[in-house]
Amino acid sequence: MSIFSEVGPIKYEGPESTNDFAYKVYDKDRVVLGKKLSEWLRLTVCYWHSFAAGGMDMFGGDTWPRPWKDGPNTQEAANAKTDAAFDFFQRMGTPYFAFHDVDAMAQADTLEEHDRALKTIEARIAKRMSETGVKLLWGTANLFGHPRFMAGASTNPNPEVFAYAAAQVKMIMETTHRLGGENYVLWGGREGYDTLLNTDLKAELAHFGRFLNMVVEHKHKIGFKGTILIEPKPFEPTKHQYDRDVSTVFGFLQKNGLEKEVKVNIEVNHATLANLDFEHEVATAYALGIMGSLDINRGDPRSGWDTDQFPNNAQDLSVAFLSILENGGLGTGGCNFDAKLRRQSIDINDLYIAHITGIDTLARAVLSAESVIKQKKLATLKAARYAGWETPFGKEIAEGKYTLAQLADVAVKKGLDPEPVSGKQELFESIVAQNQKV
Ligand code: XLS
Ligand code: NI
Ligand code: NI
Repeated sequence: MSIFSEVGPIKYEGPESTNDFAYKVYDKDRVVLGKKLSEWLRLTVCYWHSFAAGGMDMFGGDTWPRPWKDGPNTQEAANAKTDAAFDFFQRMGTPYFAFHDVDAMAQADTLEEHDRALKTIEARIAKRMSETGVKLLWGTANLFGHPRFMAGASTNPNPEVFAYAAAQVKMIMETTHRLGGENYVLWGGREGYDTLLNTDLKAELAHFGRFLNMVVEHKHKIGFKGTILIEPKPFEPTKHQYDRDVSTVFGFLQKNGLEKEVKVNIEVNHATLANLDFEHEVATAYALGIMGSLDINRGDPRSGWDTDQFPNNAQDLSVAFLSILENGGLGTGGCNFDAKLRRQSIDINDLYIAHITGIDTLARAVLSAESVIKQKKLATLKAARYAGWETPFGKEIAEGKYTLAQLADVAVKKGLDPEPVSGKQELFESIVAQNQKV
């Protein structure tokens, strides 16, 4: 019996329900623009915040009841954690999970032990997956927690750390492959610097590029069909992280010839830390052809770090979901709750409430995006704004028919004097606001 066993399975009860342990909006089979809600969202619960962490912060220790953390991280403790995690997934009805190697496995002190411990827990995870039908959205390596990685993994000044990281990634990528994972994620937690004074930025970027190429080569060698994803973040724990945002990652991929091989895992709170809107990151990824997956959470508007809170305001997410629906969805990606309880949330049921509310919030965002799309008003207004580019003159310019000098000639000859037109921002905003689903 796991500690999560008292509640659930969580069912859809509709907007009138007052049951804290029921979905009010997330009706998984509801069809939205030809696809089920569950297929748009591909909901994922993460191991690290929900089962591996214990609520500690910079000022104090663990507070959450997680019995497998009461003693050393033995194989028995790791087994109990995995059993509890799958019990929770099943009761939530969420179809996917995600994990770092060290989130799930027992303590290992050498790379050989690491390999053994990872394979041992892999076997148990595989068994639980086949019993429950829960699938793996992505696996990843923790290349930031251990002190050996304090100056980075692939960007470490010491090539032995680079090699250690390579071993860890090889092992967990193969585990991810064997477990049928649909993606593999690299979050460069410490791939950055704390001061430029001690940092050879050019060398570090080159090593990072080499590392990523090795990862992609290995993916093809083992026949892993999932998508390799980079998760952008501007800083924290480092002062500067090389993968600061989607555009920066795209430039890095292009420089290393990997823009067709690697996509992005966009996290809400990382976008806002970079002083960008989440919808900006999503729209940019689609525009550049590198949309991969989403880490769902939110920051605190008044604190400057990655607070990873569960989302509860659908309007914050609905513009991003407008892009997602317009672009046909997330492909191999999904919505991973990279979100954690607050430190005082020590009731076991708090984890249910947090996920249920987060899931209903995502469902609301999808339904309001659907309503905006069905109404067609926003798309019509937007198309009208760009209508000039559909005229023969607009098309000729876009297709490269004119040089700068030729176009200058035409502009002068025609006596062009274009009239300013309203951008109608308030009207566009009102369309989104009026289509919110409560
Ligand atoms: C931390 C990151 C991390 C990644 C996985 O800020 O969001 O949780 O998602 O390594
Ligand atoms: Ni994340
Ligand atoms: Ni994060």
